[in-house]
Amino acid sequence: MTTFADITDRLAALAIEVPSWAYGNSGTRFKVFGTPGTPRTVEEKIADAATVHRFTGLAPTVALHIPWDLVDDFGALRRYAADQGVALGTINSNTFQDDDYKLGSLTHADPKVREKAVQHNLDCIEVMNATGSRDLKIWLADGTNYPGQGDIRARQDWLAEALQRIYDQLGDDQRLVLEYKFFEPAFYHTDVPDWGTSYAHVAALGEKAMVCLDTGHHAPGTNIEFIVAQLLRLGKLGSFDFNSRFYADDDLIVGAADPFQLFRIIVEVIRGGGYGPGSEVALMLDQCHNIEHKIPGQIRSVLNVQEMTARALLLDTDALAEARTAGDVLAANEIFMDAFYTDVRRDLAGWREERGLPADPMAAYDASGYQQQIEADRVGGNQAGWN
Ligand code: LRH
Ligand code: MN
Ligand code: MN
Repeated sequence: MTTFADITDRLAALAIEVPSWAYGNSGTRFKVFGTPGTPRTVEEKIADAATVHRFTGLAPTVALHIPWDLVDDFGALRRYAADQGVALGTINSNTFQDDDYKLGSLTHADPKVREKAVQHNLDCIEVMNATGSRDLKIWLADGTNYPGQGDIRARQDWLAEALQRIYDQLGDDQRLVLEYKFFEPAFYHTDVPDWGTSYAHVAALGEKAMVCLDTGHHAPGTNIEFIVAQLLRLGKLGSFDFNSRFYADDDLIVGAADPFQLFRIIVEVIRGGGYGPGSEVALMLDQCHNIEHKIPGQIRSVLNVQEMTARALLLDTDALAEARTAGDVLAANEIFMDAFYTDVRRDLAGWREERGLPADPMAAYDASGYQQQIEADRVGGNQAGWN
């Protein structure tokens, strides 16, 4: 039997990257509700991200999205983040907002548009050099809405060429992670719709290219933990964008819609060597808080990941292996469910206190006055970048 005391060392290794855009206002295509206290600058987004880390000890890095987080001096931004107690993490390129990209970016039929999109990604590598970031994350909105609209085969070839040009400019310690998404904004075909397509491209590029798995980017019913297991087996799982969904790409708080799915995913991450020291899998959030306060929304998210990681670490893998070997289906399932149903909240609260963190980070944030302070100080906050 594994007890909570047995897992604390491993649990202490948990680090979750938060997205800068979670702190900006966002919404649906129907309405963006402004929230008082929303950051007006990149620095204010970083200050909010650092607040999540201060209350939880779980979020030491913050991902940036370019050009949403464009500043003149990224070296200075890096120092600002360090002063706040966090580091700058993944740089997300953005080739989905300019009019030029209406019919595609890296897969556009016009070489001039492809060139512009490649150049943007090369600029992002320059940003990474200044911020000290390891990963360039590429997500493409590219696709078509109508059968016949585009040459889907040619677009794959253009994509491969463009990715190669970007890959060639990566430094020795840098990586390219390619995110897939099965639909939206394109509705007929998407150029990187699934893990297999992302894998085909990153495998062709080489060791520094990996797949990014956004949990919200799959059709309902998809067995995501199977994809996790397969990508880890292939050595190609680079990062996660965690969030949860009921219907499409809802970007809700991770673990909110289906905590059991989050548990199953983390079990496979641990099983496949994707967790803890020596692992290169980046655990990131990709969320938007449309109606709730953003900072506690992020705090809740990292706590949900921590809770499910603790439960997954408690899984009695020896007993499970025995039950599997014996072909005891029900015993194996019971052992698995036992770990999932273990309530670790009290143990986690006590352990946080031992480490000088608030036992209940949500309550501590509420009581801290930070929310009231930013609401008073910041007038006219910006939206996340879109809508
Ligand atoms: C696309 C996506 C991608 C973007 C982010 C804002 O749906 O998941 O990761 O960069 O949303
Ligand atoms: Mn994402
Ligand atoms: Mn998404």
